[in-house]
Amino acid sequence: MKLYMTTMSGNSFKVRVLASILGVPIEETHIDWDNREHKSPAFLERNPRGQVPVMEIEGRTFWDSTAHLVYLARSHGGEDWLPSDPLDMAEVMQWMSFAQDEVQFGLMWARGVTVYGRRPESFQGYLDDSRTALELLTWQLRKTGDWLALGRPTLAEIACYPYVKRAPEGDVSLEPWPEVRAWLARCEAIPGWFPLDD
Ligand SMILES: N[C@@H](CCC(=O)N[C@@H](CS)C(=O)NCC(=O)O)C(=O)O
Repeated sequence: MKLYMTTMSGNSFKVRVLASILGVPIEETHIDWDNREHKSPAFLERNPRGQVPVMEIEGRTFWDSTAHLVYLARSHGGEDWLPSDPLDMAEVMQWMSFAQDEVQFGLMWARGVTVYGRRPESFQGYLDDSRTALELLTWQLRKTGDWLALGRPTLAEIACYPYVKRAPEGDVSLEPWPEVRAWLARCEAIPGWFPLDD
């Protein structure tokens, strides 16, 4: 299993940390981000979006971290991280969608402005969506306690963690969000977890 990635990429981190938790060996291929390898014709053949992460599995190529997480969880995680029961699966998938909606369009893109200088004119909108993401997480954790779905760690945690953790890099303070900070610490205590910037 080969993963095209960068260490700066929170979406790549999701895949790497789940592989670490599950003890699945993956071949990490660091792309040359500074020289825009992800926009090269060879890379666009793998992923027409020109983004990492990309995974090659048994001769097939998949892009988008959600697809990678689903594959790893179902192939190596038994019923733990993405159960096959339809209602339980729906509960986890709801939070994976949230990771690709409010978390990405708010927290990830706010960091896109501050770290990469992308679309500064949209910064206020990203900050508004970031607030919505943190409100929603807080609302859920107040209801459910330690974890987002099913009362235990699932793909919901893996998918939401990186850009919540990196919120301060996008000028979004986590100080006003104690439930969210406690949840981040619980994620970091999951056996096999490693620091986001490793
Ligand atoms: N929804 C995608 C998002 C992937 C993504 O945004 N990747 C970033 C790095 S974390 C990237 O490669 N950005 C380059 C670009 O969009 O041009 C996923 O979850 O994999």
